[in-house]
Amino acid sequence: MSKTYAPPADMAANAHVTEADYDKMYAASIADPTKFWGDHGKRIDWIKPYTRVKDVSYEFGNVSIKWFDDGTLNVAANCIDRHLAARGDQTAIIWEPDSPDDEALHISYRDLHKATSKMANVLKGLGVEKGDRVVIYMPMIPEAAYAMLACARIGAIHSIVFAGFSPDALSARVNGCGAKVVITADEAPRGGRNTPLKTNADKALAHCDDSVQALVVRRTGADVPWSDRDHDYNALAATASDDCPPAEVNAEDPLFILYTSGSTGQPKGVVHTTGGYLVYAAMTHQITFDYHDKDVYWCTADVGWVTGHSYIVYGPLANGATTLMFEGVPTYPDASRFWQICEKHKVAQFYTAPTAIRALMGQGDDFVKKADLSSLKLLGTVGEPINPEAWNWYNDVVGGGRCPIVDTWWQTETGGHLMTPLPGAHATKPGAAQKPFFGIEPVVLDPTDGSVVEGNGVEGVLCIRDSWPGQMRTVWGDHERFEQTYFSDFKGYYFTGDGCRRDADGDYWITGRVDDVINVSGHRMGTAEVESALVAHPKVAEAAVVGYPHDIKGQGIYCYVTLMSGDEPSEELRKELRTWVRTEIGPIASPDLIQWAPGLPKTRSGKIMRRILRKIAEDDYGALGDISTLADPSVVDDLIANRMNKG
Ligand code: 6R9
Repeated sequence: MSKTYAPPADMAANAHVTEADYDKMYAASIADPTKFWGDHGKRIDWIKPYTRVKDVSYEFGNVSIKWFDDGTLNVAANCIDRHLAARGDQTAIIWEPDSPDDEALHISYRDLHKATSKMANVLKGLGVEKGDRVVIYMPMIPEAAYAMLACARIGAIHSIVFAGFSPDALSARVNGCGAKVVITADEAPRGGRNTPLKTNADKALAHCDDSVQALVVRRTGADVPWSDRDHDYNALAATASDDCPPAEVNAEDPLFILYTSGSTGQPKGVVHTTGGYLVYAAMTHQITFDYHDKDVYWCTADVGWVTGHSYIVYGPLANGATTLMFEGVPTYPDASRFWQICEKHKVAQFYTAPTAIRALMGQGDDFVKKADLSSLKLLGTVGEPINPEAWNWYNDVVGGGRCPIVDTWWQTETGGHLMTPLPGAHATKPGAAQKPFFGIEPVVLDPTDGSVVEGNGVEGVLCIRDSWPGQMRTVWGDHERFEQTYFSDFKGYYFTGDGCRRDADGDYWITGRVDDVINVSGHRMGTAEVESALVAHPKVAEAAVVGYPHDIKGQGIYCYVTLMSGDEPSEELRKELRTWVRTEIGPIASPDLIQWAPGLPKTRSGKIMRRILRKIAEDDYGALGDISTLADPSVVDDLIANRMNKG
């Protein structure tokens, strides 16, 4: 039995969802989803109320997911306008800049309304219409949130590309979704250094149609190259009207596309629609974090990831919350920055990733202890499994043993939390995502035959039995890929790609990906993407990439590289390949270890046996299993002898 931590008494008594509520609400949500979501859909404002709630088929070949599909609404009106009467002067967004010496901004709901309307009018002026795509490639500045909400206001579809991605990754996404406009900034300050965002965007746009326009926000005021396709946001905003009526949008019209990695091929454009997504983001934000009026809530993610979409912008603002947006990094100017910000803005709910917790834990307790963290009520984690040591440090040192930890398991595809303990309802267990959210029915399947594994104390692959409003609807431009990826392996279920264990109490523990996706510092990476970047180098004949355990990042990127005959391994080439991958994808894909592999273990049909490569990278080659089906078993000995992470 693992140790559990009961909810604090005041939270157990006053939470939006108490222990008794949870059981009742959960049972109701599963018994009659149409009734349950029909009621909860009303937590947002509709222009034309829905009469239909759920229309879903998980049948392979015929997958179709619709929620509230005869209703109309506007997301920006829900996140801004409807709060103006009661909380126009309340801070909607606290913006904390990269440098603590610069001033933080407090943007009220009224300010947000003006700024978003202006940006919406500027976009209209560039010819952006309902249904058009707009790529956002921005630092963590308020204009990034304005841009998202401005698109939503006019019914355009945004696709945010993380500012750490390379020009190549950016152009692939701009072309992939056929964007009309790319919104970017001159530079992105982070950790005291300025990334030349505009220059990167220029490089990307060189590979896009001439008709694609760039809208450039001035962040640092640096001199940047300028061309015919560029528009100066600040100049246009100065004269744009701050009145822009919100467009009437159907519940099933796309709100955004977000590219994410899968086990095969290039990243796919996950499509989220308007009504169901907003209902789900708002409800999970309120209940998982037990958000109450006047709380200052902070999610440290970047808006380039789904966590930033649902839990910096859409969920909190739909709830009329005060949400904090931080431009910088946890270790600048030093490792106390997060905690200084919590103290400065009296943060009540703090939501971050295990990789950040591990990195800060490594810097020692003093950085935490010198801040007054008495405003904190709740802590959250997301992105990867959290190891008990990091959980305990977070709980004891950061939370002072007073703050429940919600370990939220979910995915870009799911729009919002699918499993998490609820802070006023459940005694938490370090490392467990624990309980399904309302409407979510987890199913554990046997990976070998797809049969349902019943009972407790079991393990298998994790599927979800039915739909929920926040679920992705399709892959942009490729519905077949959507069905193949999520509905073909285990018919009739949504396949998550994760493994899980259901313990003796019926609580869930996520054990990690069961496919060729690795999780580096909470960022999803398809091994196939890194491989294709490597083999694009003229000296690389073949490459295989796997994850291996990494103290800070959770998983590191381990590359086995076979060179073209005639090319010799060298330290220089190693460096060159690292830079190469960073340029092709971005710094987050930078290989940690590169092993020269004269040969890769392949079956006689030429399939690379990744299981073996994974074991070698994990330093677990006692457990290689059956290698008799290899075309040339001797390559394995060579790989073991030359393993990179000995120790
Ligand atoms: C929100 C987000 C999704 C993958 C997911 C899983 C891993 C996320 C987790 C977790 C264990 C948690 N993951 N949260 N694993 N415990 N609390 O991270 O989306 O970037 O799409 O990644 O991340 O493997 O399948 P995304």
